[in-house]
Amino acid sequence: MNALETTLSREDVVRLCERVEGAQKEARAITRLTEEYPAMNMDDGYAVQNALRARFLQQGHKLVGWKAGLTSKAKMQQMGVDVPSIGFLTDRMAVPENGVIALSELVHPRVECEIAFMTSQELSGPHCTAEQVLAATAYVIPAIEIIDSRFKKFSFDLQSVIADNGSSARFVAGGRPRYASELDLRTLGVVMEKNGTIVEMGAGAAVMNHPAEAVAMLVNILHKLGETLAAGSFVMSGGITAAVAVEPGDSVIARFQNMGSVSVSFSE
Ligand code: 0L1
Ligand code: MG
Repeated sequence: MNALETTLSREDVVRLCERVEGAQKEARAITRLTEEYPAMNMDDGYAVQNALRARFLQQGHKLVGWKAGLTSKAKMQQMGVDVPSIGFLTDRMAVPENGVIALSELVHPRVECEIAFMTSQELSGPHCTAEQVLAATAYVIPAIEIIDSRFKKFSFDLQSVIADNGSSARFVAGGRPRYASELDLRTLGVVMEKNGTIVEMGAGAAVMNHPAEAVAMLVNILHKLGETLAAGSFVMSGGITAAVAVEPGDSVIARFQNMGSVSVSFSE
């Protein structure tokens, strides 16, 4: 394992973890963490995220998988960053297909269409490849991620986003699970409709040229955190298009070529 190269003290990590936890649970916007800790680096962000994961697991949340974020050029440009990130997913973030999400529980909700992988074998870094990911994948399935940056006016940086668990908030899986070997995930088309109007479209290659590359990247970051990707993990490979803001009354459907569709709607 490569240990994280952090600058924050253990006490500061705990303080920031509590700040992020409060913002997430109370749907409250906070200032980006680098305002108070300008020297904070990405490893510090992961130290805070690790502390948040440990805290949630202690509270009884179950780890169900991971997400790769900021994996497409559209997302990177939209957020002004140039490096992907990862975050963890728990059972409390899962929403059933066609479910309704109360926006009073979120700060800046936006939706993304993603190809999710369900793994059947453990994967470990530091040199995990897309080929290994595909060999360890039971199936792929359409997903919508609802991200929620907890930072005031979206004023954030990569360190703060990583500490905020990559803006993870909710996710919905649906449509038809498919064997990855039966699809070309690079050319697979996705269309996002909001209230019946097409708002975004793209193809799988937008995610690091192949969504399995994003999962391999995630496994290699996990290695740095001293973790492996367990068999039976649900992994979201990253938004194929830019993220779309939602308001109460909106409904979103993501249509995936040869994989069916997944939908979700939003209330006050
Ligand atoms: O899922 C992601 O691409 C992570 C996005 C993190 C920044 C944001 O809140 O948009
Ligand atoms: Mg995402």
